Amino acid sequence: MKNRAEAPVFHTAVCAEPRQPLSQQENCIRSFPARLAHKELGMESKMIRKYRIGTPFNTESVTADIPQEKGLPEGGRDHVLFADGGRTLLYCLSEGEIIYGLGETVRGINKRGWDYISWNSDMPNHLETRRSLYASQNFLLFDKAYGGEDRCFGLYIDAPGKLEFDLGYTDYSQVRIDLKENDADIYILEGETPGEIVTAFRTIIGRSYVPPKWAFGLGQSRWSYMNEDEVREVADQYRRAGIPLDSIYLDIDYMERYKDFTLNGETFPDFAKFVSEMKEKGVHLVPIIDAGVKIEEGYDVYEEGVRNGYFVKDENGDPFVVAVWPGRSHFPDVLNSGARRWFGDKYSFLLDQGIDGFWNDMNEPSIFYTEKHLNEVFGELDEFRGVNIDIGRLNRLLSLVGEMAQREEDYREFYHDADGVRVRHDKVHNLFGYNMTRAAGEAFRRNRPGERILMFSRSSYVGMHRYGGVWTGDNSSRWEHLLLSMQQMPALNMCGFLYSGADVGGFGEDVTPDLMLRWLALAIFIPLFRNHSALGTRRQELYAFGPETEKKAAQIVRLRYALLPYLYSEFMKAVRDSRMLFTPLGFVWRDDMRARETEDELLVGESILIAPVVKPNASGRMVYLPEEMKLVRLRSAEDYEEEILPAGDHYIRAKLDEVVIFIRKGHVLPLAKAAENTVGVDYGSLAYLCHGAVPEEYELYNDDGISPAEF
Ligand code: MIG
Repeated sequence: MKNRAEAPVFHTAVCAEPRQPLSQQENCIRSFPARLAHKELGMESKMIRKYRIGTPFNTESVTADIPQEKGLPEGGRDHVLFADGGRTLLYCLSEGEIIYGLGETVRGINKRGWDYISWNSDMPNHLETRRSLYASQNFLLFDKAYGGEDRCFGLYIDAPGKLEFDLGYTDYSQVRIDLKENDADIYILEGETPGEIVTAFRTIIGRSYVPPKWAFGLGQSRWSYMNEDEVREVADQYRRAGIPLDSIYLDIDYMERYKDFTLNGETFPDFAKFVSEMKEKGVHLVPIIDAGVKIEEGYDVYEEGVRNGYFVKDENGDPFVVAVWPGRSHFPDVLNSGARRWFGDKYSFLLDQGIDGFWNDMNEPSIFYTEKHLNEVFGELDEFRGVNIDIGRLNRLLSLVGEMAQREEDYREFYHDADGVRVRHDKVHNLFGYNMTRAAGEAFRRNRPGERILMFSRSSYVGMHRYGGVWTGDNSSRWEHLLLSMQQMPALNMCGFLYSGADVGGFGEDVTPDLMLRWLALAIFIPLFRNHSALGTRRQELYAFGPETEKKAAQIVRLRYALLPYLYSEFMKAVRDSRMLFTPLGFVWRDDMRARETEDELLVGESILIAPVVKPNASGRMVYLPEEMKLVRLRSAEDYEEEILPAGDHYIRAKLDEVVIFIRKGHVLPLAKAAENTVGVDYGSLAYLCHGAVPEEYELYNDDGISPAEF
């Protein structure tokens, strides 16, 4: 592999005259200061306390070596009361206290008032009453900077089984965290500000995954593009419509009958050639990999897995049979380092054909049914023959057949060999997606050391952020999910998931043109920018809504490419400095009650605030500005209006083809001319939009986008 390493380049922008291109190489720094190296975090011992309950499974989510406290905190120390030997944590909330965090979950930025359960689940209806989605990211941040007392602290519960977080659900002023049967490591993090606590946490869990730069471009996906011609059509239509595009996704039908690491030879007859044909058009193909391996004689992945004992086992030690897409299947035992290495190396089948990105699906792991339970169902069904089926029996009959998927009992039926230690799956359930993705990530480092490979996963746990990003699973084409997709970002960032995003336009159900456009206007700020939709839904490619919408969509997507230098730079700095890319207003304006309660605006990077329109048939929306800001109404890098707005409430108009942003005082926003894809973005002709006093410098990070980022 050719190593295209080039030292990263800093530009220090001096913005004397707004909109004047700056010289590129000014003040070019060639190496990064190792800011916040662990030892420099002498604050660690002061700021972070670790308590151990029982003998927890080592999840390897925390990479720093934090000494363990002797015993549990006494009485009022650490605010949190450790009851029941530490298996129940109690905490009293005060009025106006915010709870941030919990990663990818439903509801708003402030998690207070609901009961959440960490139990990774394949749950396609993301209703606000859901308790679990696909991920477990057990980090909370309490902030009370209100009502006289200023206090914030973080709480991380490192426990890989089921956990319950009652965050003011039973009683609005009480937090009750129930470890269920888990043994756990519990971390309490102190800091002056929420941002400082996040940085401390991120520092102990290790640096976030960095994708190739092309993965910041638009991706087009659908379940499924069935053959080469359908994929070509997508690329050609985007080109025709003048909409930039960097990637097209392949869903499960590219495989031969849903078998991982195979190709359907009829629909993709010469895959390597096709991959390079698309690359010449500037489009990367990104295939899906599922967690389940089909049981089929003669299929090498299956046979090798059985031969080497690499699949999870039932109580008798035989490979455990589950059903997923291909029917009867086995799960690779990704908690076993040998199996992980083996499974990770399998990705080379596609890497060797020119593929440079993947998405890992179904890795909660999702189970359609287990063979064992299916047999029980068949047995019981017999009892319904010839008897009077009253309402009670009818309900039983319906649930027997209708509730075979994702049964909690099934997760107690199989075992991992965690390098010599036999563990029942439910005890470590939330680690599966993490370790499947880790298998791939570790293999990429081994097999493609000079290159970044795109990787993101549906299921996750803290620690996986070092190996890949996440997408937030099967949302729907609904306005409420547009807002949700924004609210999930800060919580994901807190746990190191910086490269992440939701299915743009919504996965399930039918999108409308206005929802699509408004969704784009938010998603151009989100690192993982992928339009994806389900089988059977309305076509969702941006050219599928007629010429008017297509033109508007093109205009918005082109803004993504204009913003790319800023977004990429802010992303990379957030990785390097263990900061958030998306910051809730309450993090910055901590004594401003209105800012603390704002759930539909975010800071993106250091310079801008966004406030997308998230309602139908609206010509604009109310925006709360905690301080004076400069509004910029963008239509293109050359066509925009600016206006200084004082702090307070404003009704801000935004047409369907406009994107409104707000620049913070003393900050700068670099803007490029739009391009056909990420490779074409011209860093030589950046404009710099400023607000007020010109900043002394702005650190614009850039690199070749492919070599592993060396900070
Ligand atoms: O059971 O591969 O979340 O993005 O298109 C559905 C088909 C399986 C779920 C993923 C979705 C993907 C779909 N998969």
